[in-house]
Amino acid sequence: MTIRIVDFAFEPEMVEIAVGTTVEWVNEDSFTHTVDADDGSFASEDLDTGDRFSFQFTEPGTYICGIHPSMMGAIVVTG
Ligand SMILES: [Cu+2]
Repeated sequence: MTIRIVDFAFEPEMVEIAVGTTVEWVNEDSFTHTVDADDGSFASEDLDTGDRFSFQFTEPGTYICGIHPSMMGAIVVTG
């Protein structure tokens, strides 16, 4: 499962995955972003254009970009 970071948004903003799925974010924007869990369970380094970050989910979670907190995303875990 890949989530693109484009135009100051996570695309798609919400994804539904099976438990144990690894999600990868790739920054396709021209600006630096991060992927930071609201509950602190994961946090990326600064992601420049082309950089990637991945995390394996066993629990659902919501996250933001730590640089632009209006950027929000959600992971729904099923199974
Ligand atoms: Cu950002």
